[in-house]
Amino acid sequence: MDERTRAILHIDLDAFYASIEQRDHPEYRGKPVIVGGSPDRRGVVATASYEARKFGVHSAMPSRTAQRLCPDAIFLPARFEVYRAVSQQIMTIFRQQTALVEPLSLDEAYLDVTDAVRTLEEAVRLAQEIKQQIWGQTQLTASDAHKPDGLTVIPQEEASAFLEALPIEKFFGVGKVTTAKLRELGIQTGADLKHMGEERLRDLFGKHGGQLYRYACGVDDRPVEPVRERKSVGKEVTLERDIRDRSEMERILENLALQVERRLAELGIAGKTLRLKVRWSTFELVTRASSREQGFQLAQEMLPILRTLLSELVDGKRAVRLLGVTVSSLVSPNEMRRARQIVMPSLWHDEHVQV
Ligand code: DCP
Ligand code: MG
Repeated sequence: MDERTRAILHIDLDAFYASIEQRDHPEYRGKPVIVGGSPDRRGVVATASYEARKFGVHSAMPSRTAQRLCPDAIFLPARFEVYRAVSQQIMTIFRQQTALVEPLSLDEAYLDVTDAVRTLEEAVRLAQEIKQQIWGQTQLTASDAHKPDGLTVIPQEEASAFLEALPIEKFFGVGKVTTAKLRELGIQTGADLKHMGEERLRDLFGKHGGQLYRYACGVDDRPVEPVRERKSVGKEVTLERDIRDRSEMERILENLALQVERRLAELGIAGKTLRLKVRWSTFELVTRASSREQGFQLAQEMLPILRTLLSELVDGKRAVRLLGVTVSSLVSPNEMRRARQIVMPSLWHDEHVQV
């Protein structure tokens, strides 16, 4: 490889939560397994095994819909502690190969292996070796473009063809909103993006449009960045239209709090500070925070506080364009459990005892 060529592996485990459940419960192997919320409690699908995906079941779908599509599916609650432990195992395998590991989620990472290989063939051998180690240590399979258990090699000279055929939603930073907008314009693939041209994409999406054009052309100089320490977990949403109605805001906050809860559960952490973020229709930004020793982990713990914080800000006159919920001053579950043991009894038995 010439000096400026980088070799980057992208590794993503197949049907992560569901594969772990099938690994740990042999009786579920070969069967449609859905991990997530229960269908009769308005839950959503976290992921589905490939057997269940054949029926059209996918992540983020209401569990009730999933059950209708696949009545024989086995529904299981998530066991985040197990998934986190497996995640640590695979990240350790990656870090043995290179220090340049950038995790994107529990089951997915970029590895810059440029310094570990001399040729493309060696990069492929290294990728196979890593897959074998994952299999050996966890009995799970990994891949990305050809799921499940694939290994896709994109040499530089084939990058153009690969990107031209790639569906737009697979490009980095293209979420639901951008996908919908592009589809409306008849844009489906990288080739369509290229034809559209940089100027047009910039007009439509600003800076992000220019970036998208460069990605479609195979120009992407972003380094693989080993993770920085996480300081907070938050979710926010810019509303489709500005709102004044407080109960509507509360419904949105509930949804955000549930997403924060999910992320905290995945990471196995809690935080002592809860922050509400509001951007008025004038673009002015205000935040209000509240802290407590026993921490915040569940949406139901966050909601009463969020409602109070909201009532301090909202007066029914000014309209809101963005709402956000963030948990910070992160603490480990152990630390939090200790704090809870001390504080909880005081909550239940005597409101006045404070630690
Ligand atoms: N996840 C979730 N909710 C989502 C998406 C994902 O809870 N909306 C969880 C469950 C997944 C895990 O994150 O198992 C990893 O996400 P992936 O997108 O990598 O999905 P899978 O690994 O399940 O499937 P794939 O084989 O497509 O990678
Ligand atoms: Mg995956």
